[in-house]
Amino acid sequence: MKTPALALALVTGLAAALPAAAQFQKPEDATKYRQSTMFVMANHFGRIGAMVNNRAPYDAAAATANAELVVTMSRLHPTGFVEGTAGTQKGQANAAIWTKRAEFDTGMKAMQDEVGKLLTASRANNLDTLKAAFGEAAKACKACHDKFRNQ
Ligand code: ASC
Repeated sequence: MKTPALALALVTGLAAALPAAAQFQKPEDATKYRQSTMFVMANHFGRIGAMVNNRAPYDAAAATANAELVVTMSRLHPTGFVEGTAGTQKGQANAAIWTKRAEFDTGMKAMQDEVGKLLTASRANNLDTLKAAFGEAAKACKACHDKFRNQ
């Protein structure tokens, strides 16, 4: 623990209220963080995708377990988008995120809502219900990727 103030902030849960930049030791860590949360999310979203696309057997309990992780990752995504960390390569976050931050935040929230619905749908024990919710969640992912990720 570096300072008593930081220790106090952590103990009282105030760390979450610090500016995002202050939570990373260096800008590259914010990039790594968001790439990590995206990677884990895509992996678990993809496992549900395999079920709805008949590439894996439908397993309702596994769908829910994966959807829970997708929801958890979706909550972490916003944290990694620290100003000044736009990328230049294909697939990286582009500068529009910070010039159109309100639009980005709205898209992020829409995705979080859709993956929340995916989790609810996963509990219905019905592959068609899961399939429909998966499609809507995928659309929400794609909407931001089309606008805010280097093509
Ligand atoms: C995925 C994944 C995404 C989204 C997107 C939806 O499985 O990794 O980024 O779905 O492709 O169109």
